Amino acid sequence: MKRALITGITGQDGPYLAKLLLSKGYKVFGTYRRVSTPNFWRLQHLGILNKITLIPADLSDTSSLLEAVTISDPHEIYNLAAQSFVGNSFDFPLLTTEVDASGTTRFLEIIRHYNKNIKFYQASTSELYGANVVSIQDENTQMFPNSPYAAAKLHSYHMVRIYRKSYGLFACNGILFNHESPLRGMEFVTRKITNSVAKIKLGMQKELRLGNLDAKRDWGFAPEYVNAMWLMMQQKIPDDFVIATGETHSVREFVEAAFSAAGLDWKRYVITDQKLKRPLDVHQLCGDNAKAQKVLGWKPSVTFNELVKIMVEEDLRRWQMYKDGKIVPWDAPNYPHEMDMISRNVVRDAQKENSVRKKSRLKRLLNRF
Ligand code: NAP
Ligand code: F7E
Repeated sequence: MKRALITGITGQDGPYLAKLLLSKGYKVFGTYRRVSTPNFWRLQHLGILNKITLIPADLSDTSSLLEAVTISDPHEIYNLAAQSFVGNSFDFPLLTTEVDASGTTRFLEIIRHYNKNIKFYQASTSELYGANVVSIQDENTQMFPNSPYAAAKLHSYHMVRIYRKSYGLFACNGILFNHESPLRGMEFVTRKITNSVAKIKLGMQKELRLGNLDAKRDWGFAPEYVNAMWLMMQQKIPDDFVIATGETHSVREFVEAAFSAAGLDWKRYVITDQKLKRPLDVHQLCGDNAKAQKVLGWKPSVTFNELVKIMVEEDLRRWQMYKDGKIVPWDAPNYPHEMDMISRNVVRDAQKENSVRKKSRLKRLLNRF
């Protein structure tokens, strides 16, 4: 029986991948972090929580990773764990580097010393292209990261390539473009939108505040993308692949489609808020999946409008159940309203005010002498 170790089993992709591997007869191990409030709702939602062996591990702690590898003794490792929120990486650049860059090297080193036959999948990302303004990106497009997250992931991308070439490891980068689902984290724009649309439709929320509506992304459906991860690991030769739909849409278009899926006019509810804009953003992403189609035989089938509809309908269903007093494994009811959370933008504003205060105090002091 094949054994797989998935890091980041509590995130969006981990449970979809685990479900796929279980259906293929794998024994699945997943790493989780001890948190004060358990967050296994996604595994519960897919009905697989009890089918996985959970191992506590943190990507910043080498000994825990070594233990996870020795306990699971895997044929395949899927490294999905990451500080994955780009906006947050501006607030926590060092933590992001520790986890998203050094965490990968820790695994590569463990494989090199422990068992060179273990195959390694690295969750690389379209964010690597960053500031590159070409209209469509493929495996040969130059990478210009535009965030601490992307810079850390670029480090990992290269380490995978370097360990593959230097030590002959089976290590591959899946350069996945944005992929979404009803299991998407609440901080990401798609889920934030569909969750708000559902609440607005049911009379539980009045408005939706967003940042950059002009940003364009290539959005696909997460369950289809985990299949591409598995296919990469079944090849004879390890390689890097772009996984994308080949279509790009703006955040504004996503908003419009989501409100329209619930029979609402977005213009009545959406407010642009400067505080939600990033210090630096990625303007446009659109992936060329030709290599994945040719070599892996992979191609997406869920369209943009279908994806939006799937997410809106699921959030509507959940909030309706909540209103009816039914309890389901789910994140939204415990999620604080974004405006109540101090972000670094607010801290930056406070610092500016402080420096104005400091200057006027200095002026007063100078005037006294
Ligand atoms: P996600 O929902 O944010 O899940 C991230 C997972 O990583 C969670 O299980 C999280 O655990 C875990 N994690 C965070 N910090 C950790 C640490 N220090 N040690 C161990 N585990 C840690 O991300 P996702 O959407 O599933 O994405 C999976 C991977 O693909 C990530 O590496 C992401 O950067 C990358 N990626 C995602 C996309 C996308 O569109 N979804 C596209 C390209 C690449 P907790 O639950 O405890 O927080
Ligand atoms: O932002 C804009 C925001 O946070 C998309 C991660 O999975 O995909 C994801 O990264 C766009 C950006 O995802 C809000 O400025 C506007 O331009 O949903 P997002 P992301 O940054 O593309 C890549 C491929 C990954 O690898 C990452 O791990 O939407 N935007 N208003 C907003 N974004 C958020 N979050 N919230 C807003 O209110």
